[in-house]
Amino acid sequence: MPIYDNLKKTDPDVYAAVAGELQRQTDEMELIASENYVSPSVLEALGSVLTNKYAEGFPGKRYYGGQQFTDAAETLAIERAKALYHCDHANVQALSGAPANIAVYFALLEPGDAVLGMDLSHGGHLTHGSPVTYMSKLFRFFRYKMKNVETGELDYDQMREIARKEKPKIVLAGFSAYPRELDYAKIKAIADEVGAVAMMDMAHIAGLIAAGLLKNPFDYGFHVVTTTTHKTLRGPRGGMILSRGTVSNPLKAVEKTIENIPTLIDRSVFPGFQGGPHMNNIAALAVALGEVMKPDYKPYAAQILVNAKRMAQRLMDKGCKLVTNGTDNHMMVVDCIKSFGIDGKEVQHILDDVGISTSKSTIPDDPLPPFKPSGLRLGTPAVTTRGMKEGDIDMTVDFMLKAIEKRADASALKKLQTEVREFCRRFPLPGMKI
Ligand code: DSN
Repeated sequence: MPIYDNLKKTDPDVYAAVAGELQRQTDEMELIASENYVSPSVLEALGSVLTNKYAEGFPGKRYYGGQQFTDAAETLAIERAKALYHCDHANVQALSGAPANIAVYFALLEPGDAVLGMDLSHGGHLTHGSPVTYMSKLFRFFRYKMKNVETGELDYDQMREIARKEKPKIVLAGFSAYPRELDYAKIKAIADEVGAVAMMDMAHIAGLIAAGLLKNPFDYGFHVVTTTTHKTLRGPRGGMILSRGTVSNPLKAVEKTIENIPTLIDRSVFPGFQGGPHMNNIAALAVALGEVMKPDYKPYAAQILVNAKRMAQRLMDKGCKLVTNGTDNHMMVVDCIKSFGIDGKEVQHILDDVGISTSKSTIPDDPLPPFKPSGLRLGTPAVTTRGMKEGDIDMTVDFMLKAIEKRADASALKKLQTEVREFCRRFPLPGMKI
């Protein structure tokens, strides 16, 4: 385990939180679909002296001096991102996924413009127009849904109809709780028909796309792709905005046209929206992208998919109802009301009690509210990083179902928690010995 000697001496309270979290991650099972464990090299770059440096601007065009190494780190991240996703431009400064999406909205839209994105209860994301966000007060968001919740097929006719009526400036694909592949060609055709920018938020599946296992929206002519960097991609927390075309001069304002998208995006991130980039995160992102380029990443990503399919199948074999009846990616959503007769919040709490972390989730057109929804989202990126394979996934499902079955029996849950801990300790976190 890392020692954290200095922290232990100078601030035992914070040390206790950090060491406690390390112990929790070691002893517990992580099935939150958006989480993962970074490598020791990513952690070293994150904890490096690059955190001391201000670097407003972009490589070669900074406002402060002393930038030879920040430029090197950011250029590595940019070039690796471009190579992995086959695009021309990468902004790697967005602080995370929400800031990345907001920066794109401000880059391309005027207040009152329309955006067409996926309905939240059908798997869309808060930043795609939820009424609780500030963005929804500035821009008009419209929503498309699945046509068939048993297969996950999106309602492309509905999408086209709304697009023709509302004339969105952005047609937005992407999700945080949708287990199927998208038809990018259809979405791009709808965007083209109304002259909209085709944008994809690939945060959840960025690693699976980089590995070539899921389709790349750029291959279908998408203009802009945003992502977080810490989910399947297995990097530090952060965001990227990828696009086609080149930046003319990030320090000079340009017209809002499709050709100017890369310049508009850079200017929107800085100075429009953020100040100094977090250079330690950017260096850690460069490391993570370098890891994705190495030969062992694709087998890892492939195993995420194998494990997710196995988990979905075992849950269904045991009588559980999944939204879309399975998965094509790393995640699945269990309909807890239909499967267990209790809501997703309750199931999440029961699983917490035995050391299994999950996240409650809405199901399509959920009659229950988001804080106490009908579903539970599960994902396999983190357990796959720890080396779990199909047999281990079966054990994991059995732990979950047993916990739910024995939820009224405190001593059975205690015993199960010990079993989960012993099981998890067989799979150390990257670079950590137990
Ligand atoms: N919070 C992330 C997720 O869990 O999907 C998305 O922002």
